[in-house]
Amino acid sequence: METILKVSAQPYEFRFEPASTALLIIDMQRDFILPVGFGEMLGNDVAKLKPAIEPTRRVLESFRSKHLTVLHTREGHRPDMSDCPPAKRARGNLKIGIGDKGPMGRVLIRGERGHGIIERLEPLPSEPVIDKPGKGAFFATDLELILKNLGIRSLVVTGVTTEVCVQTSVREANDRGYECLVLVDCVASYFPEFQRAAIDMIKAQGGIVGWVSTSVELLKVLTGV
Ligand code: TIU
Repeated sequence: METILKVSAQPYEFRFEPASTALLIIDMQRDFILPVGFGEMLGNDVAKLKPAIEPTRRVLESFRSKHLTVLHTREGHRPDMSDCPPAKRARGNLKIGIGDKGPMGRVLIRGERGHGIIERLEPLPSEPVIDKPGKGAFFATDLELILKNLGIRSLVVTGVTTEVCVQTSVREANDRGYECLVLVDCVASYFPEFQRAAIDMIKAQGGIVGWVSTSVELLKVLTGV
């Protein structure tokens, strides 16, 4: 029998069936979260992303304990950089930028330390990791195929940064017919005002892009599963 769970959310209650829902953790990579990575090279204070780690860990543990689907994404490029648009590489006029050698290896390059997901949220071998060359998780990836094969219709979305890769991915998912619940305490931005604005944009106009709630509200309903 189908189990439908109801989470208190904005703009209104989010309903989902656990079996057809995936946790999508966006880009919790050292390059964005730790000092001396790409995020800091862009001039950002990476400490602003830290508060999202522990709430995300709690949601991840809950999904794992209930054998629900967990997917991770990583932004980055092939070592030969054939999938990195020259315009993306040039952006920001950085002294050390994408593909260059930094303290955590080549910046945003697959297989390098900085490109990896932080230990606290390290994927299990059974959890698909989607490598994406862009900000959106659907652009030039096999995410849609994987979701279709798993019978996923709803996404619980967490990760960084809220107004860049999270928002782009949620918009892409919404256009493809997925219902997305973004957990406010599990997403983070280098800019508090962008965090607020991105969250407001998602839930405005009757949930034009998706729903917004917190890890606490979601865990309340998942506990009963
Ligand atoms: N710079 C910034 O806010 N974000 C990114 O470049 N990528 C992601 O959000 N993952």
